[in-house]
Amino acid sequence: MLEIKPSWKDWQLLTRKGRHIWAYQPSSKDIDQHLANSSKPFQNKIQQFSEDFDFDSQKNPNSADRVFRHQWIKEKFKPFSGIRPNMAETKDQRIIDSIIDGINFFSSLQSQEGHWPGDYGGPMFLLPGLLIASYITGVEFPEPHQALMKIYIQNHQNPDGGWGMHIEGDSTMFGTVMQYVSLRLLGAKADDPQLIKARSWIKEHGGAVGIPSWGKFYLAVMNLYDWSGFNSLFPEMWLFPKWLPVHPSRYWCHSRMVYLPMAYCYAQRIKVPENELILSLRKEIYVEDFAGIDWPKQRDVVCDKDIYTVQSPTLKWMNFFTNGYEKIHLPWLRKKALQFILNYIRAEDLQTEYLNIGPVSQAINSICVWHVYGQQSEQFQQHVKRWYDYLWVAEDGMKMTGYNGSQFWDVAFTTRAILESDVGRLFKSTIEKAYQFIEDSQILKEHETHRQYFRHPMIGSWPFSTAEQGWPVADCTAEGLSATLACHHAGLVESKINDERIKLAVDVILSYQNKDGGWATYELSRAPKWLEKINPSEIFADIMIDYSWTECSSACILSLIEFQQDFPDYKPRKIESAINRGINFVIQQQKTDGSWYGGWGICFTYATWFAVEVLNKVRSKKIYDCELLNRCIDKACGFLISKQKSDGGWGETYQSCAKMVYSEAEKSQVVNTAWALLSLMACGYKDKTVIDRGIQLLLKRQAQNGDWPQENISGVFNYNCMITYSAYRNTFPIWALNRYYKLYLC
Ligand code: LAN
Repeated sequence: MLEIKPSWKDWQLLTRKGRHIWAYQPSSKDIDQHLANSSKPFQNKIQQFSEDFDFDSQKNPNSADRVFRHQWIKEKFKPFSGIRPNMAETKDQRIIDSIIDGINFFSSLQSQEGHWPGDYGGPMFLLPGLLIASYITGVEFPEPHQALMKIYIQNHQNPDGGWGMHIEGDSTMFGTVMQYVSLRLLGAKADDPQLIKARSWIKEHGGAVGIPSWGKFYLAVMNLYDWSGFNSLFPEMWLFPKWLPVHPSRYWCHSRMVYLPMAYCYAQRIKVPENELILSLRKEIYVEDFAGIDWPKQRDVVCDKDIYTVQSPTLKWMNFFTNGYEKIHLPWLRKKALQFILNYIRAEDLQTEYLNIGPVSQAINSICVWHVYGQQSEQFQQHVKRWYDYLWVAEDGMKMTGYNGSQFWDVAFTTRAILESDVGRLFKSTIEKAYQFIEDSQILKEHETHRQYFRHPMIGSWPFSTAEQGWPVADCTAEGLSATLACHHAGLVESKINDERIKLAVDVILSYQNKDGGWATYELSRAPKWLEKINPSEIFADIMIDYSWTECSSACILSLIEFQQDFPDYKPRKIESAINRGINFVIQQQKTDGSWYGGWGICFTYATWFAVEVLNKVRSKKIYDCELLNRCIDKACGFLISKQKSDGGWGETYQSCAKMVYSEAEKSQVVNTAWALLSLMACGYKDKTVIDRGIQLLLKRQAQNGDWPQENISGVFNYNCMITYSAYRNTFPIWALNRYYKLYLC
């Protein structure tokens, strides 16, 4: 067992209703009180943090969430004391013990309010955005936070001196320049050996002029790049008629909510005043003399290590016009557009209690709010408090997370995993708490301004993280519904989520179905696919509209089928038609090799699991062309079998997502193995030895306390950026083993 070093003990996770705040030597366990005190200077100076952390990104760049886990285990872990079912055969006993130990261990990481706190890091470009917001607004992070942030960035430098887009990625200009600037903001000196190495990487690859547009934005705010080298964000676009496909209200909500404050900063040409650090940085990150750079010529320059989406001719034309308009723009129209943007940001702040939809929006909105209302304003101070919701401490340091957490998502999956078989009934209090969290998280009210600011109706839905963040997600609603029904079936809880609330969830799910039969993420697809041609991001694909996905669709259909079993009289025809159209969509997405591409998990094993699960469910209901379903399922099994590794497991790398072809990991991964096993078992794959070999791998990898190791990263967004799901290493092996028990042992 790893020793907990003293300084780790100084950090404590405070939680309330799923909210996470890492506090350094907190004087109070109450989040509000702690945040109110945290602006006061710290008495305790930080000493030699780096020596206290045991992390080597060369061995594994994924932290295993040891700080959090060690503290909670130490406090809460108790060996299982209930009565274990006794199996006749010893090898079966091993399985049941593994499930019990797995759930028992994970239960000790559950919060009082019912969720599983965890690390949701991975992307490397988030913390720099927040540090830039903190620098320009003059609100510094406390010293202990800064020390840990520095350690985090230092820990993730690649051997070639650069940093990637995410913790597993190869070095890119975006990753490297952003970390470089961040380290300097955190006090690192230019002659620091790590920075010298980073500088060589930057200069060898053409210097910071080649940073992609999101990086150009952040550098421009830092006064390290000239705004004239940035393609216009054309704020007046917000005043276009709403029926136009290019109206931003039709974009995917994340793009919409990032380009919104970016457009304000661009229009105001917000920048940090020049100072010694800025002047020095200008020399450090460019090959050429800063003053001599022809900025407009750099607008489309992007380092070849970064490019994922090549600029289309349509985008080039659009930039030509919008850059031209920028020179002659009408001041009164600009004013009107900016007022609209500010009203929108204000509405988003109120709708999300200042959390905002995600980490990028949080940082850039903070800059806008500071610019408009000032540093001392209530509005800005509320933002600052929410910065801490996005920070997480693990053994690799302090990072900014990809969301304010994955709270609800993990609760829904874990609840279903535990309740997969009767073994789960041994964990009544875990389920009770999880159910409470599910109940507390359902969204039952609409915002007053929801229509005005293009929000999809959300009464009855569930979010991905917490109720206060409150952005509804289609498949989170589906997972919430499935988990609720599972709890009700198990009869372990008093059903507080009544029939009416269940039906509200169903209505939301129905309202989310796209014309193509599939389901997208937060909203309907609101514009045609050609809009992708004006994706200006270079580093992400498919970000312009909300597309239908295999995973989201499968989860929604599955929950509708489960609902129908209990409520056959509620909108039967509507639901049946939704299921049919949905299944058509899922079938169309199948690749010729039998797999499905995963947009939100890594990767083919992830989406194949979702698809097989639902196809099999429809097959058993006999409500769809059975022949066709058999063929699809057989092909999917064929695909999975062909990818089983010699040790019985499965393993994919993130390259599957970026390259869109199956990329086999050197080592089997417990998470991929569990997904493959869940799929094969869902459709009752006939050769049980295949399944047994996978199960053996899960048993072998399990630690004595019931945990599984943190292996490769498991999540992804927009094809090219990876994200950590720290609960998956527990949830999915538990689920697979539990299904094995249900099918073969009881
Ligand atoms: C998420 C996390 C959850 C995820 C699922 C529910 C798993 C998925 O099935 C639907 C899409 C969704 C909701 C999703 C969308 C993109 C998010 C919000 C993220 C991957 C978490 C972080 C990411 C967000 C875009 C990161 C911020 C970066 C930008 C490029 C704006």
